[in-house]
Amino acid sequence: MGSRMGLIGCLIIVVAIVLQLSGATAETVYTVGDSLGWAVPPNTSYYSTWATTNLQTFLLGDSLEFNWTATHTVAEVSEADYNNCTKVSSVIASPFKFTPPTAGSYYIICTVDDHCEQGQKFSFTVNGSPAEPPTSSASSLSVGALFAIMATTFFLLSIYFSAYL
Ligand SMILES: [Cu+2]
Repeated sequence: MGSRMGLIGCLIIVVAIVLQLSGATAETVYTVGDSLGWAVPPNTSYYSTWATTNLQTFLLGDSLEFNWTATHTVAEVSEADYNNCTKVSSVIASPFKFTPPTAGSYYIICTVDDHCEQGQKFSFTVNGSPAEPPTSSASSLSVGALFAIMATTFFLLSIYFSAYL
């Protein structure tokens, strides 16, 4: 009876620790283009629409993953080079994971042939800093901490009572 309560207490602590860790490491990896991957899109607004739909809450620490099979490149360029589809030096090997180093606006293009002109390009904004976590993750952390304290108390009480039962 007592050892079973101790085991339950242990399990609760493990669950609480897992909850805390999952709250602390909330970086998101976005797969560019979803199932299409990084390719010449079916229409010129495909990637800009994808970015508008999927990258609204892109936070510092989040990443983009580019996957492609045919010949493509990934180049992070200036706004002017983005608008002009300038052929700058670029990453040529897939897959490529890009983690923006600072908050701000980013411009991504493919530099192969006329792919950029065909819409293989998008821009997005990296929001905030990791020092300012969103309210939801902050509250889940404090809930996790409270849960851990309760579980520890339960665990110690169960050890205390198991000595007398
Ligand atoms: Cu391309």
